[in-house]
Amino acid sequence: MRVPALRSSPAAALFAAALLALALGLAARPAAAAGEEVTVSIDNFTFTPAEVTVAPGTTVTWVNNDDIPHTVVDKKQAFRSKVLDTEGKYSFTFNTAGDFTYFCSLHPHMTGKVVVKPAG
Ligand SMILES: [Cu+2]
Repeated sequence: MRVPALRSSPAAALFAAALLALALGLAARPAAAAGEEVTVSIDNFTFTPAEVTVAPGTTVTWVNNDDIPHTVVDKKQAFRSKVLDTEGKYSFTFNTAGDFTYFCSLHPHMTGKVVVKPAG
């Protein structure tokens, strides 16, 4: 007797293997590579994720998802956004390795960090 489910199992196994390979490939990826983009959400007086590690050349975009205005200001003045209203965005491309601690100038207790270091 032929069981239909068995006929499709080699394909199912291949599909599962492909999914596994994809999952492993994604997990093994280093921090964002050069030219990539990373988004940091601003919501409820919080930068999320609070810390991101990126490769030089990565553009980080902050998006204000909060219902009040915020800013993004580097403590060493490497970058500084204007006031971002709700859904406002600010992008900065990090070409120099190092740690960049930033805060919201309207609510200085809001802080975040971008760590820029070469992948690998
Ligand atoms: Cu703020």
